[in-house]
Parts: sequence; C-alpha cells; structure tokens
Amino acid sequence: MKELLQSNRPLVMGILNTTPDSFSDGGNYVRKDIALRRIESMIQEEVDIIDVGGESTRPGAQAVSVNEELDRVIPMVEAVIACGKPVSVDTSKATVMMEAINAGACMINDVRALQDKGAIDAVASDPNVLLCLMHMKGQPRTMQQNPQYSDVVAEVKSFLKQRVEQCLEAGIATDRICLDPGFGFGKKLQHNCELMKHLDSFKELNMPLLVGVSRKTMIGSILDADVKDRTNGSVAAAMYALTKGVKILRVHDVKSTVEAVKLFCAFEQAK
Ligand code: 7PJ
Repeated sequence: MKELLQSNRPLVMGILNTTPDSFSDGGNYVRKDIALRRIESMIQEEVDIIDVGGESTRPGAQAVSVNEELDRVIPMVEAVIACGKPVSVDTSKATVMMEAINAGACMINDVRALQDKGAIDAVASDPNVLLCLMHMKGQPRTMQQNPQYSDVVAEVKSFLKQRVEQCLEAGIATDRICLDPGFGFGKKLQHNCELMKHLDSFKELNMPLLVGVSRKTMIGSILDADVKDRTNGSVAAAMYALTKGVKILRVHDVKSTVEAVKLFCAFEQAK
C-alpha cells in the first residue's frame, strides 16, 4: 500500500464514524446497517481510502474502552476490505492498532501521534502499514480551553519532526509516514488560519501532508454556519490546502470533494 502515499494526484479519505453520538438512534444492528451503506456510497463516490474511527476525539468527548473500540472498528475494517478499498483506522490504542492491522488495515491514523503505550511498536511491527502522525495540543476533553502558542507553525512542525524521529528510531521507514497539523486540536481560529496559510512550509519535513478540516468549527466560525451547512466551506478549504501541496484530504463530503479534486487536477495538469 506504500504506493498510496506516492500517488501523483491528491487522495480523498472518507470519514466513517462509528461512535454512537454520530448515529442518533437505534441499536447495534441499525448502526452497522447505516455504516455499511455509508461505505458503499463513499465507494460509489470514488473515495480513495476510508478512515474508520471508534473513539470520538471532538472537544469534550469522553474516553472509550479498548473492547468497545474494537467492537465498533474491526467489523467496519472487515467490511471495507470486503469491498476492496484501502482502510485506515483512526485510533491511539496499541491493541486496536494491532487488531486493525491483523484485519487488513493499511494505515493507522493517530491524533496522538503514537505517544500512547505500545503504539509505536504496534505500527513498527508491520513494515507495510502506513501511518499518519497528527499534532494535538493537550487532550480532547480540555484542548479547546484557551490554547496558546508563540508561533503555532513552528511549534506544530517541531512536534511532528520529533515524532518522526521517534518513529524512525523504532524502525518505521520514512516512506510509510504522512503528517497532519491537526486542525482544531488545541487550536483557536487564528491558529488554524495561520497553519492553513503556511501549510506549504511543512514541505521542509519531506513527507506527504494529510489535512482534516471537514465540517469543523473553524469552518462554522468563519461562515457562521451550522454543521449541516459546512460542505461548501469544507470543500473550499480543502482546495486551498491542495494549492499548498497537501496530498490527502480527510472529509465527510466525498462526492463534492472528489469533484473539486478532479477540477484541481485538470487545471494543474495543463501546459
Ligand atoms: C482529524 C482526525 C484530523 C486526522 C479527527 C473530526 C474530528 N485525524 N480525526 N486529522 N480529525 N489525521 O473529524 O472533526 O484533522 S476527528
């Protein structure tokens, strides 16, 4: 799957959330049924990779147990693989990483950048699995309580650089890693905007960039728009990120984003 990161066009990563708060009604069967339909529709919309998450990392979210997360995530990993699509797993727990890799996940996407116990070793154990290291300041429950930076771009970059060094020391090859500044994770609007404007400076880290701004508060704040009215803003922000050299877009609205990426590529490929 390493060729995925070497792709010469931008990739669209579709979000598959399996946390109960994202499905308002019903028991397990209904939730799984909805999730399976969502997988199928994303594939029809030409998604490149599906990111399965079982732990809510939104501001204020509570922790989930390993078993609960496994129960949510693994069946979905299996379902995506059965459809023949690459799957990544959004987790910070070493056990979930191991089980996801065993089930065939080709990428681990960790908002805690493999800082939890055993996480680096879990990813290092399979030489083919890809990895996304994301920056977060603080912990989800409290990270939005007045985060402060003297230079947000420098601080995020320096954190990611350190995490990359740890990964390389553990034997993870550079061509397996992509980096993410972590929009909204311990950042105020001004920090998010500054990171967005200076995304091109992350090129100095020599790794593909993944960006997730889809439907986030930063979009809502700028547009004064509810979550359900943030699609256009999310796509616009994603296109701005592409002009800064971003490789992977983590999004809810797959169809709109795939269409926008096609236009972006057509213009970029012109003489
Ligand atoms: C991100 C993520 C992100 C990466 C979430 C949400 C919150 N993983 N997981 N980057 N965000 N790599 O989607 O609103 O920005 S969960």
